[in-house]
This record gives sequence, structure tokens and C-alpha cells, in this order.
Amino acid sequence: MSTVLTQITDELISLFDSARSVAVLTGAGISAESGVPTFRGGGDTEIWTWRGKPITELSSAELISADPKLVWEWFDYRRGMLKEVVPNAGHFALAQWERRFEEFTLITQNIDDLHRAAGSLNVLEVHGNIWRARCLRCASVFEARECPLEENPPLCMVCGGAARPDVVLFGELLPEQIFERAEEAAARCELFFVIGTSAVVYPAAGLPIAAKQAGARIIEVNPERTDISFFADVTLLGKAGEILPQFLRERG
Ligand code: BJW
Ligand code: ZN
Repeated sequence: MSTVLTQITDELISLFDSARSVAVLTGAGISAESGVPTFRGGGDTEIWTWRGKPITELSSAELISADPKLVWEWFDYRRGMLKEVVPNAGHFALAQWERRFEEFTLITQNIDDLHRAAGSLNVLEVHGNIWRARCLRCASVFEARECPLEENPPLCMVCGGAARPDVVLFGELLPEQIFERAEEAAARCELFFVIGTSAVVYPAAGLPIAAKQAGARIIEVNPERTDISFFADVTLLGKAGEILPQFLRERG
């Protein structure tokens, strides 16, 4: 059982200050304070809902094969909401953390691009990015920011074939090289932060377990306890936008 805290302590600050190698896994909760709904709730957030269908059905390998237009409609609905939102204090704090450590890896399950918008340079997007499309014929990946879409499905800029969102749906494999880099970071780091994720979706949810097995300290930041809380060294119960900037406060 981890130590549960509601704010950071001097001991945590010294762990943070003396770390050389840090890895962070973020989930939907870090974007909650920007007004982005989460998938499974928690905190005081809204949940993504659309036409009464569950996410496991909408964002699935089955549906993209059966009805790609419908999947684009679901994504277009989300893109419409996401284009209005901006990063929050949690995203900005992580962009500053990146500049502070000799080795720093930011792994995100989020597809909303808010880490980059906040200034993070090196982001491992293990579930893809909602602002990119991938050609179903030639596999070219291109930026697709037009919202609402003029054409559904959008067409590939290279070969004219139909494209799909460049995101990882349920039942699909994660981008191999990106995930390998995430696994390497988990195996190498001294501190592994798990921020704003319910940590139920695999294989991303296996990263903190791998980090722990490799000897890292696990620090969770979430307003609610999760499965991670059982093996984390510290669970900081609170909102990412309030907790993460505390690590950057002036040292007295
Ligand atoms: C705050 C906060 C604040 C609130 N501050 N925190 C074993 C059993 C059964 C199935 C499987 C299994 N192992 C693997 C699978 C299959 C499946 C899976 O894991 N299912 C589980 C549900 C069990 N995994 C897959 O399908 C993966 N692929 C795969 O395994 O390939 C091999 C394979 C091939 C063929 C067949 C089967 C397997 C791919 C998973 C990709 C998931 N993609 C999604 C959708 C992306 C596109 C889209 O957005 O539509 O990614 S699912 C959805 O969940 C999304 C998220 O990235 C992901 C994780 O969610 P996250 O980020 O944790 O969000 P929430 O909402 O769950 O949690 C938010 C948290 O924030 C809460 O804890 C709050 O308390 C907290 N919070 N406010 C900080 N202010
Ligand atoms: Zn193409």
C-alpha cells in the first residue's frame, strides 16, 4: 500500500531534485482541467459519450473495418470539442520538467496534442494523435486538422486512398517503436510518475509495473485511488494542475 498524501512533502521534493532519470505516463485526467472529458470518469470530470454508445464500441478495430465513416463522425465530434481547448497548469509544469532532468521521457495515452501545445518537445504518443490521419492504402501519415471534415473519409495526400484516424483503437497494436521507447524509459528511470490515468488499458497500464520491477519509485497523481495505488510508493491525491506545479516551487 502506498503512502497517500494530498500535497507534496520535503522528502518528495528532494527525491525529485536529486533524480537524474524521470519518466511520466499521462492519461485523460491531465486534460480534465482543460475541459476534456475522460473515458471512465474520476475526479469531477465529464465522460465522453456519443449517441449512447460505449467507447469500446466506437473506438474499435471492428467498427473501423465495418463503418469507417461512422468512426470519423465520432472523431469529428471530438475534434470539434478539442479544437477549443488549451493546455492547463499540469501540461505546462511537465513541459518545464522536461528541461530540468538529464533524462526525461513523457509517455502519453492522450491523443489530444495538449502536451505539445504546452511546449513539451519529446512526447511518446502511444495511442496516436487525433490531428493526424493514416492512409488505408499506402500507410502515409499526414496532418488532418480540418474540422468539420469536408470529405468523409478524408483522402490521402499521396495516393488519393481513403484514410483513417491515426489513433490506436481497441483491439489494435500500439506503434511498435514508440512503445519500445516507452518500455526502455520505464526500465531505466529512477522515478516513474503515473498521472491522470485509471491504468486499466493495456499494454500502457503495464509500464508502471515494469518500472517498479526494474527498481523505480512510482509516484501517482490522481484525485482518486486506482489499481496503481496498491503498488505505488506514493499516491498524491489531487488534481494534476494543482499538484504538478508544486514540484517547481522555489526552494527555500
Ligand atoms: C484526474 C483528474 C485531474 C480526473 N488530475 N487525474 C486483458 C483483458 C481484456 C482485454 C485486454 C487485456 N489486455 C489487453 C486487452 C485489450 C485492450 C484493453 O486493455 N482493454 C482493457 C479495458 C481491459 N487493449 C487494447 O485493445 C490495446 N491493444 C492491444 O492490446 O493490442 C493487442 C491485441 C490485438 C488484438 C486483440 C486484442 C489485443 C489498444 C488499446 C488502445 C486504447 N485506446 C483508447 C482509445 C484511443 C482512441 C480514442 O480516444 O478514441 O485510448 S481507449 C481509452 O482508454 C483511450 C485512453 O488513452 C485509454 C486510457 O484511458 P485513461 O487515460 O486512463 O483515462 P480514464 O478515463 O480511464 O481515466 C482518467 C483518470 O484521470 C481517472 O483515474 C481519474 O480519476 C483521473 N482524473 N481528473 C489528475 N484533474
Ligand atoms: Zn495513400
